[in-house]
Amino acid sequence: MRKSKSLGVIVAMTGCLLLSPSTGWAAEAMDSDIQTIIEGTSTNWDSHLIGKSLYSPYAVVATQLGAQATWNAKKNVLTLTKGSTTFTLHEESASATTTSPAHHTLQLVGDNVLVPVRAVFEAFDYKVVYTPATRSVNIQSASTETSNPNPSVTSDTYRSVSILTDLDPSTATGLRIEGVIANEDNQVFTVEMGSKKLYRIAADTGQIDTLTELPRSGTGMALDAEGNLYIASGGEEGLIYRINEEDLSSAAFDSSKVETYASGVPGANGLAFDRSGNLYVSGGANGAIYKVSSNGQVSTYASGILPTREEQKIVVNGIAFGTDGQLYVSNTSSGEVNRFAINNDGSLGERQLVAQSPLLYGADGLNFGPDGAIYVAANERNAIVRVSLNGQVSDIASNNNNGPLEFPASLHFVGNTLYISNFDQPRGANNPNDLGIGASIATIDFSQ
Ligand SMILES: [Ca+2]
Ligand SMILES: [Ca+2]
Ligand SMILES: [Ca+2]
Repeated sequence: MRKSKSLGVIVAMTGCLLLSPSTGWAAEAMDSDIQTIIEGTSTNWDSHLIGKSLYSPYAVVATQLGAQATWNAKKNVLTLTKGSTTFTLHEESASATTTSPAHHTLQLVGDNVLVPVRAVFEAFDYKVVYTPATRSVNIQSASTETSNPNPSVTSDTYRSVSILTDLDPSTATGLRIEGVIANEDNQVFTVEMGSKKLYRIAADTGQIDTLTELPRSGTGMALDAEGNLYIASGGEEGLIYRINEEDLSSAAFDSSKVETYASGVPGANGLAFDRSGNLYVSGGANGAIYKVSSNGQVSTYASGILPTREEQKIVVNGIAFGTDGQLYVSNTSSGEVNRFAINNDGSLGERQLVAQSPLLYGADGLNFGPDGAIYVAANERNAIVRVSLNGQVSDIASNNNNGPLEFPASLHFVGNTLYISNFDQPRGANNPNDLGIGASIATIDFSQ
């Protein structure tokens, strides 16, 4: 897999390049298993970790950028030029007390000229995000073009994340929320898993009201055509709760108003209604997908979706119907989005892979955006990921463990507003989770 180290291009440019065979720092250059992902596509770049920075051969970096590389052999200076941007890299001076900033240094290792990946791409206006959980560096240009059915919504650009409300302003850890859903009445709902409290949050002010306490904890949510709320409660004896639409706007009520709509749905996690009022339920780690017909009858279908990572066994999680009538399902373990046509009897048709990417590790909640693309909460990467229907995958928001995304678990669009639940589980990029705001509802504005 490794590319042979070659000086061919540099020699061609300079004709007389001589490199010192050994330099003081070379022994510290470690071959790295960190993967570089460009625009959602994995590379097999030769990577070295030097200090805390990832370096790769200048030639592959320049080729990817479409930049012209010029080497000054006398001074050991590399200049990368593209359009009006020029980035100059110097060899690190032998003494540790170099005056040039470390990120502008190149490294000579054997016959190779290595450049710092982050510094170079950022100099050319790329977004560079390192995800420790998956040991991957994700690089996105700010101007990736994809087909977009709604030109008023620009896609594939990084978007800023806001916090609508902090579920517990007094602490940054401790609470956990998995599901989120919002309706046209400016109401946002989520369940705190420890207390089992169902919260109603005002979409305009962020004010939080406790609506009721569920008999058991809840995760994924859906609204039917009349605006009644359904909540998945997993475990071995999976249940679906139902709360009447008129109660959603009322004062707090006791759990006697929480109806058990269906049982026998082990691992129930995500919920999605089809056009006929059948409720489809993802079964988490057991891999089954259930259909609850409008009269409450449960059918169980094997999805055939399997885990690929031992540490993460959830294979059917986020679930949503596309405008094509097919059921889209996220695989948290393998980082996939799959879709199923639905047979006339409501059973699952043939499975089709939409996309697989390390960017989708931790794929949890999934929904369709105003541009027609699929948006996925990649929980363990602290990322919101866009998946086009033709399988292009890109981050639209991601961060390290100090927020504003903190193990985002579910997401739901109302118009151009995306609501996101910050579960704040201490795992992946959100480990440790004691930084940030903690369990909270985040939003992204897609209106421009
Ligand atoms: Ca908090
Ligand atoms: Ca979920
Ligand atoms: Ca946190």
